[in-house]
Amino acid sequence: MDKLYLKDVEIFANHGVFQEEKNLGQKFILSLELDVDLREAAVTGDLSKSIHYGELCHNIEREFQKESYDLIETATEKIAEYVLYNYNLVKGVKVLLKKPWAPIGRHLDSAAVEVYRKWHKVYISIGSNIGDKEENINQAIDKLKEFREIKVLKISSIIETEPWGYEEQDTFKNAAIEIETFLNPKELMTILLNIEKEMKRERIIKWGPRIIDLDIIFFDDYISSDEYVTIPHPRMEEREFVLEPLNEIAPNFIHPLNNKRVFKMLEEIKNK
Ligand code: PH2
Ligand code: MG
Ligand code: MG
Repeated sequence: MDKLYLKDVEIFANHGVFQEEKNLGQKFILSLELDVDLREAAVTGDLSKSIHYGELCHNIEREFQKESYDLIETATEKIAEYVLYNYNLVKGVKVLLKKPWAPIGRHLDSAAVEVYRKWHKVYISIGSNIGDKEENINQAIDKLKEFREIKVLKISSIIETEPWGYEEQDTFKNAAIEIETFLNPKELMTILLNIEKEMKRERIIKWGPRIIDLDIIFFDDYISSDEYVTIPHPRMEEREFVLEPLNEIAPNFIHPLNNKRVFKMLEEIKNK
């Protein structure tokens, strides 16, 4: 992806663990690297298709001085969040913050931290087979929309499906959604589990009846074998109730382990 840089901007601010740092303030050196598609601005000469770096610089400075944080980690994270929330054209941002006058009693070039944050594209499968199933699915989506770290971009239709895995239970309603988030997989999973809890989900029988189930299917093209969140979802390719709604909103998405597109996996499972 193309990049737009703001390098080594000097900003005076009051971040620091020590009280003297908060009172006196000190010099910080901030650098940003923005992932932005610059092609259209380049070809048309239209600044609104890119980021006005002078304006960005002033906004960042104001944001950076607004509050005093103990840690340069926090100050850096806040700048990354500010850029991702306020500049739609920015897909990702690297922030490098240096503190050349860090009070450590000896000369140093600088103490510094760097973070990279981006909007991740995530697909979530939703299911319910207790109570008002459609209402449960819609309620879970509404709860997700309340988080400022999550943008719900696409919602499939809600379909009725036969129970899979454990058959002595009512039929399901299933749907899939596409979101963008800058949470990491673990943070997102925690939010999903909390929504399940808030909606009084109980875990009694494996693959058994549930008020609501929220599963991460894909998270960009990440692959993890994490106990807490396994990505991609390990059984997604065997499940028509996942693939059918997903195919409505992301037929061409490529599974990062088997390299098959969603529509292909659905085709294969239907022809079994
Ligand atoms: N979820 C399961 C087990 N079986 N069957 C259908 N039709 N829909 C589901 O969402 C579902 C299931 C475990 O998550
Ligand atoms: Mg599930
Ligand atoms: Mg689940």
